[in-house]
Amino acid sequence: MDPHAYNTLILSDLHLGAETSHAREATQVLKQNCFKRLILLGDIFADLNFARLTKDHWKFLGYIRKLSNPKRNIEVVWVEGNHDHGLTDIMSHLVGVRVYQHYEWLYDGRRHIAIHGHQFDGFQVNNLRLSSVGTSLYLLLQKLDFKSKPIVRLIDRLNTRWLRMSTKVSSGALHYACQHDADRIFCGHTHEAIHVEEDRIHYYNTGGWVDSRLTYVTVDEQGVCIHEYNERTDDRDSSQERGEIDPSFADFADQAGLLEDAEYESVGR
Ligand SMILES: [Mn+2]
Repeated sequence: MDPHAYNTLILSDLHLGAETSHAREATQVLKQNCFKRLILLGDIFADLNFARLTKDHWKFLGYIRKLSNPKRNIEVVWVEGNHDHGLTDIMSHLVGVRVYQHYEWLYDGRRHIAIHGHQFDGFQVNNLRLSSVGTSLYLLLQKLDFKSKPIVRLIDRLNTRWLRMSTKVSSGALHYACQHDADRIFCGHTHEAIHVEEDRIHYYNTGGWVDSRLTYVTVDEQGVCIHEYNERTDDRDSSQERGEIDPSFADFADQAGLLEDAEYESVGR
């Protein structure tokens, strides 16, 4: 166990219930680090269907419950995401954590805000249903065979859209931080871990646990750090092997423009 204790450890977008969720690896991160505060920054669940949770997914929740035991003296907070929406009551009972829409804390003389980030993505707010279809498709494609070229191409195109959304979320979050007189703001939602500084306000995105890049963020007296969890190949569970799909499906989806939408196209970098 690392003797160094972080003030805060933040992770988001685990999407428990999705086949692409790296719950076991996320549990490892919690076990391997010391921290006084843990922020689960939204979209910890893919949806409200608990029947889709695997053993590893339940283990993650079990570990959260363990951490939230008052004897441990760790503040565990859950900031609601668009996929977690409606879980507030269940969560506070199931794993003993408090759920927030917006969480704020003072540390090192600086004001910190943690908010999931969908609030800054106009597309999510205005087209909730359409957008959740998009997210489901994105998650589905991630569990498919990455070696197939049309699928790799399709995922690349989806990623491009996610990155544009990322720009929208970062600028919205920086504006929000400025309005709330905050020095640092943390979001998830986009699945892309980044750091942006503007007018002395720092925006951090904690990334996610469904892509090939598994990331989390820590805050201590040294500052803020984005970490990448490196999966060892011998750690991989054979029961999680990815299935095959006819590559023509990806070509069809791509050509049919299923993934096109005016909103993302209009948001430039
Ligand atoms: Mn989200």
